[in-house]
Amino acid sequence: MKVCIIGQGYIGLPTAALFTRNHCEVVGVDVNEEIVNKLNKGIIHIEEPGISEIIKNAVHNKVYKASLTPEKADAFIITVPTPYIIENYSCDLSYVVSACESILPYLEKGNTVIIESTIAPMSTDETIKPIFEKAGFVIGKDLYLAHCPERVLPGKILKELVHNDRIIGGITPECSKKAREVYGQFVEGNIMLTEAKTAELSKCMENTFRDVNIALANELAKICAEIGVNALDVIKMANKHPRVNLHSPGPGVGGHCLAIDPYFIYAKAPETAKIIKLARDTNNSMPDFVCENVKKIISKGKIAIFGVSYKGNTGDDRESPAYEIIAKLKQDGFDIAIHDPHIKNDNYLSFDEATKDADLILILCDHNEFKYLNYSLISKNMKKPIIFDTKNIINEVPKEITLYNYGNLYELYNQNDV
Ligand code: SAJ
Repeated sequence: MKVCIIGQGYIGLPTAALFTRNHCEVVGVDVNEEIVNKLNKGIIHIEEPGISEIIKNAVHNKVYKASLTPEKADAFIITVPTPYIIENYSCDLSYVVSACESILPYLEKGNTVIIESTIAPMSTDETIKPIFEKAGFVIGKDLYLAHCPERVLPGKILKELVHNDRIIGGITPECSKKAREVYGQFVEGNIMLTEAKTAELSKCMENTFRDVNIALANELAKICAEIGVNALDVIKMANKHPRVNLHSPGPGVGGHCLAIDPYFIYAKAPETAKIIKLARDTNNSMPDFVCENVKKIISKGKIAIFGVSYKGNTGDDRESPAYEIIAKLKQDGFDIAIHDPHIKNDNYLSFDEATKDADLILILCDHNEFKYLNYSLISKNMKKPIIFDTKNIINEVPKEITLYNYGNLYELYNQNDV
């Protein structure tokens, strides 16, 4: 089988790798010439374990090539980004639409077209299907169209692409069956067939479920700070109940999924999707909450920011709440020194440089490197060492260091004021 994948990012490239490993030929299309040139030399541009070796081999064996333009193939998979439109929170389908238009000259009868990008419910029926119908194809008869959302965790993409269950939402039952043949090349999890709109909403709801649960944990953290309870203990205790799974509070919700997909549902039914919007607002309020508490700890000085990735142990900083927190603290006059061992940036500092004469270490990301810090260096570098750990990654510190987390923030609040 020959597969043409439009978009060679976090999902498109690992998917391409897996097809090549399972005896398919792949053309990986991207609009970025630099990425295309690098990929053709076997050099990958994303940090994801296992991909590099597979792509290198595939280029060598001539079963993978990157290109700026599509080619004829048996199946076309669209994995381009879908941001949201700021004015009304709706799903911005412009990249998906232009990807679909870009394959039109290469499509032949009998081909399968799969949209993997996360899209709002009804997008395949109302926006994508007409593109191919206008070009003269009868969907379900001479072209097979389906929405097959991905569900993978960065850092474990290769494993999850193979083993996770997959939802396939065809425009017709025949479309679903054809799309199943495509994923059957490498998916070992269950493949569930449904309609396109059900697949679209299922994907959006998976991430909304998580976003709403995180909002609940964040609200709990705020309540506990106000009324004087240890939020982390509450979560630990409540989670001993066999049917309770409180999530973890944090500095806000980042990433290209949880911080975006709930809006796609909200935009479709804004009068009804009340919990979904409130959860987004609650999670969006966390950077302010962090800054307010920083100002309760110190009124001026240097803050060493530890971690700007949205997710621990990755170099992915898309939609990271850390950037909003940094901007706000700078506006409030604090000196900011950023340390992130997973992100290459000439302005970021080493552990030693960042903590030198700092007044506060503010942990915003749960990289493994932050679990056990060099406390003697911290005590040497900081006059009065204080750590505010918003990710609850540190368990214990030596007694000369003050540690704040969502378990003891209430100590900063005057209980008579609330
Ligand atoms: N977070 C919390 N508290 C928690 C859990 C997470 O504050 O208890 C924060 C994280 O710090 C991060 C954000 O939420 O900023 C998102 O992290 P995540 O690990 O929950 O999710 P993503 O965005 O990396 O990946 C999600 C996954 N979806 C679900 O778990 C339902 C993944 O399976 C999807 O493939 C991915 O979205 C996607 O592409 O949609």
